Amino acid sequence: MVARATAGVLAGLTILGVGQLVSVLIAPASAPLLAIGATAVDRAPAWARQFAIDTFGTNDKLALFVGMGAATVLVAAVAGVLERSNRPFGSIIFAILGLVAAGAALQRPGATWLYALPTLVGVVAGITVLRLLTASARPPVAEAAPDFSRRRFLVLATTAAAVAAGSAATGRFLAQQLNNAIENRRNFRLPFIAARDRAAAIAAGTDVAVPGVSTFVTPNASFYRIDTALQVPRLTTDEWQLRIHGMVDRELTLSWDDLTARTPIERVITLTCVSNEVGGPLAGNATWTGYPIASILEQVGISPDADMLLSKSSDGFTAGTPLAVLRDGRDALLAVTMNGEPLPFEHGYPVRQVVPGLYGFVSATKWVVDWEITRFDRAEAYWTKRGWGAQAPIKTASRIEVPAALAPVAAGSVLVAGTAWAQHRGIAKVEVRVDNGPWNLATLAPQYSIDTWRQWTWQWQATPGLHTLQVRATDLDGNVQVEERTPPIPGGATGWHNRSITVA
Ligand SMILES: Nc1nc2c(c(=O)[nH]1)N[C@H]1C(S)=C(S)[C@@H](COP(=O)(O)O)O[C@H]1N2
Ligand SMILES: [Mo]
Repeated sequence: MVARATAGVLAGLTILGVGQLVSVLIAPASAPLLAIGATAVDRAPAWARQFAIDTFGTNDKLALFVGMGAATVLVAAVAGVLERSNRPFGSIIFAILGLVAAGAALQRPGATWLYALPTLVGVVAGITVLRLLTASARPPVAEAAPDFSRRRFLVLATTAAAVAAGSAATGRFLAQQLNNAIENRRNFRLPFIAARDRAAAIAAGTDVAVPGVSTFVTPNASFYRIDTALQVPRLTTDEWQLRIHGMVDRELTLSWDDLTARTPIERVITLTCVSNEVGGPLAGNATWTGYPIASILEQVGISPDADMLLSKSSDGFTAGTPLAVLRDGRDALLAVTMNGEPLPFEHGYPVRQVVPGLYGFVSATKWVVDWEITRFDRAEAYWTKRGWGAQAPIKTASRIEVPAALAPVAAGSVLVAGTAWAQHRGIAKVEVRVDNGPWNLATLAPQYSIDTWRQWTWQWQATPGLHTLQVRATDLDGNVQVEERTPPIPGGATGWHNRSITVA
């Protein structure tokens, strides 16, 4: 009886512990006990709330958890006592409670179906523990070997207790880290930018403001996100540091205070992903503030034999950037803000690189914590090891955004519009043609800088029928967007973007 009750309690604790651990991957509010508690609080009738506050005062939450903990232990003990291998009543009780907890998790604000996962994984683990333990708690068939059975039970029970406690503790620890990082970001103080170091104002008309055309500045919430991180790193500014080593005269480790003691600048820079297909969405433009990379390189003293900065993120991603590019006077930054906010966690909080003119995979390391100064013939970065190029300047590109694909269009004057980019070279012209006819010069919005994308518009006198629009850009170095269609790997897609339009 005691053994069975113990088995039940351990199974219950396994559910909570494993659930807590898995919840870290999803959201703190998806942990089973927390979900039941929070949903209970939200649904409690007024009298219950008043009773709790009157009885426990500001300890009402603690009381709730103590109460829920005691109830869990009690129910779990009963489940253990009732469990039999041929009549799994205990397992059924856990399954039902699991459904209740999963249901509660699904009620949390912003919940997706993933919120049910911690409880479900926990219940599977808990029932397994219950079955294993109660099977070995059965009175031995052969009276000759009672010690064996007891030893086996003790070993299993200890293991289950360790798993439950270990996963609960790890889960709590990780949840705490998450909260610390959120708190740290909330208390972030935006760097002060001297007037001469601010980004130039965005002239009227730079954003053509045509509905359907990407805005000139991309809001953080809609900025494309590409990375290998299954779990977004959550570093605080206190934990963050940048270790600089390799082919340098003086190794240096920058703390957050060291970094922010430097002079920040503000710039508008367009980022692009090498994986973007012709006409694709993987580009965005933001106002960044950060610290010039070139001056940090100068401080550590770069060996004349070095040609690569191998930057590494806290989760092990690496990018190899040509030192020559970082030192040619362009605004390569260790960025700390994006569109007037601390970097979103997904975009690299607290520090990421932004390098005008290079694809993200060779330059834009998020959560950057380590710089090795090395050579391209000695080191290989993350994607280069996987078949992508070692060096990758951005290819001259343009896309049609309006009219939308499949949008109904009436004959007559139709506005065609989109975006073109060739970062750090700048866009010189954009041309549009219909059904492989002659090229027409599009009207370009004012150029903000050679490091940003540029919008274009063209008035089309559309006639009824099915037509194909095509666009190509030319950069200020005179390179015409390459016509031949090639896939993104290894150095970025080429080809002219088409759009088929049916005119009524
Ligand atoms: N740590 C880390 N940084 C990274 C990546 C990554 O996988 N891990 N991906 C890079 C790639 S391929 C691109 S295109 C840009 C995208 O930056 P964004 O997600 O802020 O748009 O980040 C770069 N920085
Ligand atoms: Mo990318």
